Formats: sequence, C-alpha cells, structure tokens
Amino acid sequence: MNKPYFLTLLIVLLPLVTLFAEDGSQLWLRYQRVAPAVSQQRTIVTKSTDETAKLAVQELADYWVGQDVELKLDAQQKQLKDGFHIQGDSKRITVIAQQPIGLLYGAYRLLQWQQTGKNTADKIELTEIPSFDIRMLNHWDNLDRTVERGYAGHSLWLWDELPHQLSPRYEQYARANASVGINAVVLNNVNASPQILTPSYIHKVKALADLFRRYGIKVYLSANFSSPIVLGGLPDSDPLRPEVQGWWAAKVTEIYAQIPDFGGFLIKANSEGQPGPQDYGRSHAEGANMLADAVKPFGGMIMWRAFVYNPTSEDRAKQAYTEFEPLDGQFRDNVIVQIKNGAIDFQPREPFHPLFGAMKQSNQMVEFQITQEYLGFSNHLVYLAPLFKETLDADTYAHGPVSTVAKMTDGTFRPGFKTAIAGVANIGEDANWTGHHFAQANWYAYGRLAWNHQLSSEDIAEEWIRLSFTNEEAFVAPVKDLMLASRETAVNYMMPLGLHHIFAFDHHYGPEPWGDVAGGRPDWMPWYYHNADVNGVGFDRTASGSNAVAQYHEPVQQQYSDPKTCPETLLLWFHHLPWLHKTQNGNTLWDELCFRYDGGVQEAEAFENTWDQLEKYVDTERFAEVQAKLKIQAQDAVWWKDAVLLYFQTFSNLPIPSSVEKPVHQLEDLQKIKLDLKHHN
Ligand code: GCW
Repeated sequence: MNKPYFLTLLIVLLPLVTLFAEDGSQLWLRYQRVAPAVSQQRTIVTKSTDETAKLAVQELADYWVGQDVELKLDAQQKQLKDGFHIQGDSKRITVIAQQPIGLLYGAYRLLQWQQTGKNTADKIELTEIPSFDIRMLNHWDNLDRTVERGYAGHSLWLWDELPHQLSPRYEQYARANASVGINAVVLNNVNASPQILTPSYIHKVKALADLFRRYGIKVYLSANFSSPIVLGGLPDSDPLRPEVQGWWAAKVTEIYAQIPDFGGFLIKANSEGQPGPQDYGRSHAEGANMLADAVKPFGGMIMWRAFVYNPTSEDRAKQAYTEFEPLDGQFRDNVIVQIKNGAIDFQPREPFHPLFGAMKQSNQMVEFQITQEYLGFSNHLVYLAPLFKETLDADTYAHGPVSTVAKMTDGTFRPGFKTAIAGVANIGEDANWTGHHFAQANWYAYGRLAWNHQLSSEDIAEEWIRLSFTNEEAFVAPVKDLMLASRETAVNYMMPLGLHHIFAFDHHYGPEPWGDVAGGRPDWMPWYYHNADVNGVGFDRTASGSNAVAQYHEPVQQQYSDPKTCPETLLLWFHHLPWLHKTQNGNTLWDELCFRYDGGVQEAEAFENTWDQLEKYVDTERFAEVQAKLKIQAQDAVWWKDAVLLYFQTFSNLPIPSSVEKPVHQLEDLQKIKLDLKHHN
C-alpha cells in the first residue's frame, strides 16, 4: 500500500471508528434517538414548567418510540414521595408524580422498559415508591484526584478546572445516577481534607450542585472534624466549646448561601487516625449532634460513620457495637448512623453487622462498598447484588422475626424519620467509568436496590444485561448465570467457609495469609483473623472466645454459636475448628477447604469458556476487554488457591485430596510476590 492512499484511508475511516468505538462509556443508557417521522406521530407533554419535568419531557421526546405520554404533577399524592404512578394503554401513558423528580424517574422507567423489550402497548398500571429517602453514593475521591480504593482511573472531579469549566462527564454521571434513582452524592473522601470547606472549594462544589440539581441529586461533603483548628485557627475542635459550635454554624451558613439544597456532612471520626470528638473526651453522639444542630436550620443531615476500631485486646469485630450501642437514643433526628454491612470491613463475606439489631432508637443506614477493594479490584468480574441482598435480607430479630436489616433501616420500625443507604462508588475517569465493563452492573444494582430493596439479584442482572448488551436470549441467559454465580465463586477462590482478611497488606490485592509486618497493628494482620495452627483454623467468636456472638439477638446468637447450626458459609468467622472437624457433607474441614478453593478456580475458568462462546453477540472492544480480564481473574484464582492451601498445609500437615488440581506454584515463590500497588490515603 503506498503512503498517500493509506493516509487517505485513515482519514476517511478514523471518524467512523471513533463514532462506533464501543468503549462502554454509554453505560446502560443506550437509547437510539427517534426518527422525526416517529416523533411527529406522538406527543410528550407536561404542564409543569419545572426544569426537571422539562428534562423528563426531553428524554422521552428524544428516545421514546411508543404512544403519547403525559407527565402530570399532582401535589395531593403525598404517599408517592419522589416515586411515580404510571398508567396507560396502547394510545396514551400518564406518569403521575408528586414531585418533578418523580416524573423524571417515571420517564427513565419507560425508557428502561422499551430497551429491555417490554411490551408497553398493553394496559399498564403500576406504582413505585422508593425504599429509602436518601440513595447515596460516597466517593472516596481526594482533592489531588487520586481515589482511595478506586480502580477506574483518577477522580471524575477536575477541581483545577472548576467552577469555570464543566466537563461533559458531570452531566452524563448525573443522568446515569438519576436513571436508577440515586439522589445524593458525597463528593470527597471520608478521610477528608479540611480544604474542601475553604471558600474556593465551596464555589467549585456549588458548580457541581447547580449541574446535578435538575437530575434530583443533592451534594454532600465529607468534613474533617479538625476543620475549626485547621481553617479557623481555633485551639481545638471540642464539640462542646461554643467557639467551635460558632465556627461550624458560620461555615454551614456560608455553604447554604451558595448551595441552598446542600445535603449535609458525612463524617469519619476517631477511626483509623482521623480526628473526632473523643480527642476531647466527648462521645460520638456529642460530636454528631453538634454538627446536626449546625445544619438543622437548613434541613441538612449528618451521616456519622460507625466504622471505628482500635488496636486493643477486644476483638475488632466487636468494637463498633461496644462503642455505639450505649449511645442508642442519644442522636439528633437529623443524624443517621452509617454502618458498614459487616462488622469488620467489606470482606467477600461477612455476617451482617450486629449494630443493625441494636440501634432501635436511632436512625441507621447501611454502607456498602461498590468499589471492589477486597474483591479483585476492577480485574475480577464479581456481581455484587447477591452480597447486598444477603445483608439487606438478614434477620436481626430486633423486633422479633422479620426484622431484617432492610426493615431496620427503611423506616418500617421508625416511621416519620429520614431513611438512607450508601454505597462507596466504583467510578473514575476511565472511558467505561468503572474499569471493568461488568463493574457497571454493580453501580446499577446498587442504585436499583436503593430504589427497591425487594428486587431480586436475578431481575436486576437481567435488566442490566439487556440494557448494556442485547436482548438476545442466547446471550442474556448464560451471562446472567455467570453474574449470579460470580460472587460465590470469588468467595470460594479467595476466602471460603467464613475466612476473612487474609489479603496482602495495605493494597488488599491477592493472598497473603502469612502476612506479618514487623511492628504493624495486629488487627491489620492476616494471622489475627485466621489463627491457623497445628490444631486448626478460624476465629473463635463464641462464648469460649471473643463472644462476639453475644452481640446478636436470639435465635441468631444460638445459631452462630454452635458449629452444627452455624451457616457453613460463616463457619470460620465464628469458630476455631480442628483440621479434621467434620463439615456438613461429611468431609474433613481440610478437605472441604481444598474442594472449595478448587471449585472456585474451576468456576473462574468456566467463566472464560462461557464468554468465549458469546463473541458473536458482543462488539469487538468489549468482548476483548472482558476476555482479557476474565483471564486475569482465572489466573488470580489459582494464585489464591495455591497460596492459601500451601500455607495452611504447613499447619494441617495433611495431603491435598487427589481429585483436586495440584498446586502449580511453590509457596516460597508466592511469598516473594510484592505488588507495587499504591494505596492512596
Ligand atoms: O476499608 C477500609 C479501607 C480504607 C477506608 C476505610 C474506611 C476510606 O481500607 O481505605 O478509608 O476502610 O471505610 O474508612
């Protein structure tokens, strides 16, 4: 090929390639613009002049190919909250909402139906009222644009350019959130820089808040408890000192003058080195209430995290409960105690946090981690809806049977109080937003469950696949199976049977059950959690051990206490058992561990085969990118299996069963692996 010809070809083809490049940036919003011929045949109308209502009309005018739609505001329909009612037949659909944002949510529901192949020409009648009032994303984004535990590139927020330049991605982000009902975002890391509260940053935050408002999204900030010292020059940040209270009141007034619908603050206090009220001998309630009083006149909220633990002799799993349970009933109405789903830290599997059953007189909310800090970063395909559901559906028995975590947080037992749920975002500036194309499903699933916690993992997966890829059954069915299996698969190749926190130190990618850092905190060391020795493995949290089981109501306490009734998935979370302990299927514990790890590896390898057979249904870019990541996942699964089994074998001194694939690595080689992955604090 001679050069000029080649160049011309390139010039002609490049725009086409860019146009059709399938980089995943469209997420689950792959609507086709309707042809003018279609749009002339139907009308999309609203009488409302509200910006959000107009946006709803615009979205439907651009993408809805069906019958006429009327979007109607009805202030009488208080029970709808920010939800909607849709009724219609083949000629006309009416979306009724009490608030303009309900109309936008209704519009996105119609578009979702259209995209997933639902027949909207039949008579339709349905009402959706969200499970939680505040459906929140927590960004752990630092002001230097690194993202703590983020695996999708740098932060979306271009602080240097704000407030003057607005990246087009801000609006795409807001639209994606609104399409699943997310209505609150915390922009910055809970390990918060005080700088976020300086006037110049407040202006930047205002620019984002102004942009998100049309999409029904309120902005919140993480605040550093020492801000009065750092920014205000006060000698301390004691929440009972009048000058400190005055400083916060003035700061809050300054924020609301710029952002009248500012949501409030998220606070990590006296946790992992962050400052807090205990620095002055005050309680978490005293700290939270001081801030709650400051935002109260403006309708603001305080999300106060319960993720607290210190290197003491008390089992880490017990510490948040020990700290917070005595404070139940002491928090102001506009404080919500934000509790991680499990008592330790976003492990592949944890029992539900016992605090959910203990804080009956306080507002409480679940914090999930959407970003995969402990689940293979954005390299592993792990669909998290089953993990989220496992917590939400867990029964605390706080008010007798069926006091699930969902009901303990959705207002069932505390009618009239604000309810909320949070997920730590997995979003960054990568073209596909989340690093792994399938990690988009976790953002989507979190939003859908925040909207309706009764949806099934299966239905959400199916929606997402249809929206993001295709309605072809031959693709939808196997991919759905793969997604639904993926969380259990990851548990099996990483930490089956209730094992936890045996990750590599600091960055948390890959296995390091032998990990020990001289002088390091014991509660950051794998041995603290697995307790492997010649006698057995596991953490005794029964009455003969740390007695963490006592933090659960009956009958859960009883059930967890006895290895015969303890769910096998949590066995080594609650029990230290001999290697030859008989598991439910009659295998010894050692053999069962070997089978689980091996099963996890085989499943991860099977994911590769499943995907390989689906090539013809997927665009080349996404096909190849997912294929490459599945390969890493399968290799990592082998790494996990070999590392943990070979290491534990040094204690069990038992053979790996012959039906299990032999380790391909040497323990000494695995112990030498040191990944250079930075953990940004
Ligand atoms: O999971 C741990 C993470 C920290 C994080 C902390 C928290 C933001 O390893 O990176 O800090 O939890 O939730 O506060």
